[in-house]
Amino acid sequence: MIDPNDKNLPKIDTEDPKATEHVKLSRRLFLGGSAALVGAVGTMGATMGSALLPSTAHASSDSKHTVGPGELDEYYGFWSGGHSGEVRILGLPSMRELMRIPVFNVDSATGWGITNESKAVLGENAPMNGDSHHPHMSMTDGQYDGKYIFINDKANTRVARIRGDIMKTDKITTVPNCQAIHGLRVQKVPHTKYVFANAEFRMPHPNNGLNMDDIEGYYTMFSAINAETMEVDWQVIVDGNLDNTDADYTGKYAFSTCYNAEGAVDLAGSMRLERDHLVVFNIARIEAAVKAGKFKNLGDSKVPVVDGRKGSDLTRYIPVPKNPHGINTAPGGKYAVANGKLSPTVTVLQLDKFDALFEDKIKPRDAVVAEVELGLGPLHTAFDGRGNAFTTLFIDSQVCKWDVEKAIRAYNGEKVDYILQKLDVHYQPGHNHTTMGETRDADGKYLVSLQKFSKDRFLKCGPLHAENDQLIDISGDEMKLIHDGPTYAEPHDCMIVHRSKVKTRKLYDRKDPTFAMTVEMAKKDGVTLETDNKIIREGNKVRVYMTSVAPSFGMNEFKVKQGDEVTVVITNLDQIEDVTHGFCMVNHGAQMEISPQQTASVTFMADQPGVHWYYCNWFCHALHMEMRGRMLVEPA
Ligand code: K7E
Ligand code: RUQ
Ligand code: CUA
Ligand code: CA
Repeated sequence: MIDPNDKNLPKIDTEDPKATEHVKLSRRLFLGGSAALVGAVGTMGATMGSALLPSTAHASSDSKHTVGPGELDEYYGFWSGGHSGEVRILGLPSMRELMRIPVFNVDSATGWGITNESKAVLGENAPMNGDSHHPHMSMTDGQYDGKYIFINDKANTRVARIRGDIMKTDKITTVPNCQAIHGLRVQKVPHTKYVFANAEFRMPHPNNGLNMDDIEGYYTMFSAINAETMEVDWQVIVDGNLDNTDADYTGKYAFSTCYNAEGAVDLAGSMRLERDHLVVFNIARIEAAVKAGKFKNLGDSKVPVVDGRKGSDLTRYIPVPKNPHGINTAPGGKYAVANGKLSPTVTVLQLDKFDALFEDKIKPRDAVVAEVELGLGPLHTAFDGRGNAFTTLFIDSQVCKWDVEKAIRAYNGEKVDYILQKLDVHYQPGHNHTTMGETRDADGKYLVSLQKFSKDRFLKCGPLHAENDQLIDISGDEMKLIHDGPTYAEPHDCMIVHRSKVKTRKLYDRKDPTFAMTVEMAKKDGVTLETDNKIIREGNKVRVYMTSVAPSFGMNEFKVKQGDEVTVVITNLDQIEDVTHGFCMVNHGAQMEISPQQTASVTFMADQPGVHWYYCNWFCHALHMEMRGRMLVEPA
């Protein structure tokens, strides 16, 4: 039997220099051992139909990407969990799933959505579903700072913040005055003061049930959420709708794609125009307008709302073809790329032209320096930091690698081939992401392509299929597919961070704000959480305070009365990394995680007289099964 309290047990520590050296060594040994693969260059037309054929493309098995047992990955990947509502952490290049972070969902293992502390974050009567698309880490001077990860909830118009030190959600904000937060990015420079959030769907204002048909009067808005307070600092009304967003590397501008410049409410209507637009937000001008009181409030919301529709000096509208989707700023900060979706082109914008654009010295289209034809269904573009771009082609089921500067030269009439390679992916890619690619530190090692369909790539598990997240080596001249990774609904996007940027705690700090409310409650009850095992009764509300040390709870038994509302508060006194306990009250819908030095609480009704067992449900000790106790509910 393994006793986790045994101090001689080996510990895995990301800060362990030996582990780092081990990983480095194994990489070095295998470098140069791989023959260049001939890429499938220029093969177009892998349509949805032909993608149904048995798959022939196999990953190149190149051991330099192997992360052996006990070895640590070089990168953290933060994956959106789509309409599962969660965020997942993967290790790269192994693509091993390391952790799940419940955000907009209920999670039985950790008690997210069940414990009082998580309910306080979710808010009263919070919906229990979510649709998370875009995880992005906070930055300082265009580099990841490890502090927070933000994610949108399209389903319930929310934005959540995850703390980088404990990897738990600590704030959730419902964005007022709009519906369906989709695109989300952070301000990169000078630091993440704002989280930018696009509301996708246009709606009537006021939305009081009296107007459905006057769609001219519909509008939507762009929101700036303060990264520290998580309050919405301001909103900007726009023309058209809002899809994805990104920010520049000066801190002056953010910009969002719009696929529905038509303002239509049906499919055909939103495809009518050959060009929709990119709307550019001038952050300083918006802040000044808010400061000068040039805003209104909508409904009961206190958020300042400014008008950025056409003609406003707060925004500019740059026409781009057609129903654009992704917008991606290149790591150098010189260019951003809008991905055409219904047009086979991507539009390259030169960001240093935006000053002149806002001073009306140039026309909106003058900020466009290339419109590059890549293939069918361009959705998102990633960068390697060496001047190359990688665009997903949804309809072609390919990733297209192209040279940005050459593309601009070609657009200016030079005879130069800007497409470097097309690699088949399986099948129908949406987002893609390179290692550190949305920061100044883009290192061009790996590209992850997130496919919406896996079809024949994995064993079948019924009508619902996994998606397929593929890992591609981009360190050489040719892209090489090295791994297929099945994922559950539905990673729209991910973000890849070098492990040096992430510093997590081994134990909770007893002053951690995530359970400060529970500490406060104990203080009022005269309970010292770290030592006391006590019951406090206040009318029919009973608070059961207990400690836990592997393998026992501080209380073997306690008594309450039928009809009591019972709150069990547990403080895990273990100081050893990885010794997490659980608490589950059988037949009461109550369970939770209590990690070392954490306090957690859960409330339930004691409505069934009798003896009810509780037990620890995170395996903690050789005597984990024995870590249990009894609650007696005396009949009323
Ligand atoms: Cu970023 Cu799927 Cu929400 Cu593109 S979205 S694919
Ligand atoms: S017991 S260590 Cu839950 Cu069957 Cu397994
Ligand atoms: Cu404590 Cu299992
Ligand atoms: Ca359109």
